[in-house]
Amino acid sequence: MPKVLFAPPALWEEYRPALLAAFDGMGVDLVQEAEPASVDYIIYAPSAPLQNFTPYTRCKAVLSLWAGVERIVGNPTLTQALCRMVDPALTEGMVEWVVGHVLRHHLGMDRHIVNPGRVWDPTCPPLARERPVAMLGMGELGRAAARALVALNFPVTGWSRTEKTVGGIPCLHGEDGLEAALRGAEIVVTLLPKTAGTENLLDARRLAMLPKGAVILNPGRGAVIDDDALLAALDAGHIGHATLDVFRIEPLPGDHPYWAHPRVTVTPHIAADTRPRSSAHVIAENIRRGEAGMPLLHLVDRARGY
Ligand code: NDP
Ligand code: OXD
Repeated sequence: MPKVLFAPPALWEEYRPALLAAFDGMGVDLVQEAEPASVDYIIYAPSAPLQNFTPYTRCKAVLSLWAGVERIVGNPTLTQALCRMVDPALTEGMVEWVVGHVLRHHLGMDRHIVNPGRVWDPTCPPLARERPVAMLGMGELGRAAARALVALNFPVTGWSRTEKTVGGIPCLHGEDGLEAALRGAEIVVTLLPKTAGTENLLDARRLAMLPKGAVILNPGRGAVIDDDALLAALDAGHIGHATLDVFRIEPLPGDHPYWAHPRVTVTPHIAADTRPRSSAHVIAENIRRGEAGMPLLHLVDRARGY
């Protein structure tokens, strides 16, 4: 009977029933505490106090409840396989967040929602087909968000580390590809992991490539944006608005200039939550595969960092 250690205590009450339901009939022993050498799998989240994986000598895999793994991937004690969260409900949430915030800016909704002067301004927005979007990161979440925007007629250009084909969506890569994606975009969405290769990717030079008034949405990771450069570009009027869900320090400190900036919207890392019911099935499937000697799903590549 595989022993599964649930490592983040704060999430136990929320996840326990969903995991027990998903493990039904699998003969899994789900525990909150165990002798490390007896544990077969660890369910992990960044809030887990567990930092030293060395004593977990029998553990076949650490199963992350989070999609982003930057807080565990570089842990030198982690020699076990690491799987990240890829879950349809998480993806659905991200698609909704991205589409909602893209439409807010595309339609200029703020002008009508907050209109204390009762200004009758009948200016119509362009059609979505006239509003190019760049999707930086074409992984599980970027691809799904890009497809949803394409379904609304937004011309989306994807950009990622490697060359790829995503039906009907032009996909670029490399530095030239990034420049082309940025130069053509009125709205940029970043769905990139935090790695050495993405840190400060949107710096002053690259922000300057965007057309004046471009909007940035960042539900990926805060470190992808050079905050000082973004604030300067907002102050200069070059960037029209930034809607940010993720930050270098979370919760975003109360005195951070983003809170007070009139053209920044802060959302508190809620773009896409991992939902217990659906994610429990993802975890169960990986344990089932591990026990059957099959390859695990959603393995993290340590060298790439995601
Ligand atoms: P994936 O690993 O599936 O996709 C990552 C994408 O980023 C891939 O397209 C990858 O390129 C690209 N990428 C990585 N490094 C680079 C680089 N140096 N240059 C260009 N492209 C790069 O991740 P997901 O789509 O599942 O998630 C993306 C991120 O979203 C997560 O890492 C996490 O940080 C964040 N997230 C945020 C949430 C929130 O609530 N705000 C919720 C969940 C996730 P390639 O395809 O070539 O490998
Ligand atoms: C994640 C997140 O990575 O919620 O899953 O940010």
